[in-house]
Amino acid sequence: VSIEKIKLRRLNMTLKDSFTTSFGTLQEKDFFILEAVDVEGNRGFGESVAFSSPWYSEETVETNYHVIKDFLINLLRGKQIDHPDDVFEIFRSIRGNNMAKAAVEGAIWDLYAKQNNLSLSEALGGTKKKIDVGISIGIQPSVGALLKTVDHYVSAGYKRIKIKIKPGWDYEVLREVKLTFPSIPIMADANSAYTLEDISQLQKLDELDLLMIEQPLAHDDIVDHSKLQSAMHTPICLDESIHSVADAKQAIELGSCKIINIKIGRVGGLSESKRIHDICQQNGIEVWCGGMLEAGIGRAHNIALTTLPQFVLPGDTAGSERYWKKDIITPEVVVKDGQISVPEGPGIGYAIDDDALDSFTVHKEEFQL
Ligand code: OSB
Ligand code: MG
Repeated sequence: VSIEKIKLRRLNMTLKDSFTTSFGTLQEKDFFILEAVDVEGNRGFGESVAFSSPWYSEETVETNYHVIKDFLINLLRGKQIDHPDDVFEIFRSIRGNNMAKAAVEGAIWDLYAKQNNLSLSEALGGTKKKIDVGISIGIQPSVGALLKTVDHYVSAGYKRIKIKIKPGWDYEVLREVKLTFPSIPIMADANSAYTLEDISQLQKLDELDLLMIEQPLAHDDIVDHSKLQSAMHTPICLDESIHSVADAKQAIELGSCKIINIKIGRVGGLSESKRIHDICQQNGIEVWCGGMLEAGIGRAHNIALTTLPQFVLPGDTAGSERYWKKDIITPEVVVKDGQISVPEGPGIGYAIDDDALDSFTVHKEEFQL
């Protein structure tokens, strides 16, 4: 992969609807688009997924900026990159900062695919032509509001509904949703809002036949989740706790989960995502692709990753219109009957809407390699 320069843009986009988790509410998205450019003018794109404050993980928009500009780009200088997998190795000397790494690596994967006239899905070894998607619904002001929101997305065809929960907004709320929509698969995501002291409240969720419960316990825990999984029937899915193949191996060995949510940013890129996918496949762990309220470029990467075979459960990659009045890609991501058709063009397969990109850009920089 020959790269002439890397362009960095900082964007500011406003979500149509604010998104509330057990930590707080998000409405403004501040993030980076990385563009890897070659001498022929091919353009590869990646998106950073860290938030402005470190509530989901320790990374933030500012730490992403610092690490990309002061370390990652310097590491790329003078290196030969035969394949995007090499980028993970080149970045190995930097601890953590997976979202910063993934943003740069993602741009290089897209550029590599375009240089080789492959779709990103093909470059990754993906096979699906359509992917199944669900939707993640934030904590709502009332049960009535939640039921209305669920109804909207069930009618729109989404294949499963994920409901954010926290102590005081869990069993009763999920039960209402289950009674009102008995045939749609339902899951819950706690974003680490519980501890083992809440075990009886969590065990009560077994009555509801949920598809899974995502990250009930601490963001950095693998051991307590294993105790919880052996004390409840509902499959546990890990999100925040899994940053690497090594974490996935430990969780599998300890029986901490039956399902893993793979987020490209959280694990440091597409190469590591693929390795986690492979080890899950070998061990009978189901996977699905999580989301970070991405704009179109990040969503396009998620779509390509989801075409790998062990992504057997619907992911959180909803259509562009769920998040944005106007997205930065064209066409936008469209969900029909709960599915997204995987684009077949080179790289991410969506064109960049340069006018939209410019209109959301608050800062630009360029680095020669
Ligand atoms: O825990 O999966 C999560 C959004 C922001 C941060 C963390 C999470 C989420 C979601 C929504 O659940 C995913 C999306 O729609 O992109
Ligand atoms: Mg989650």
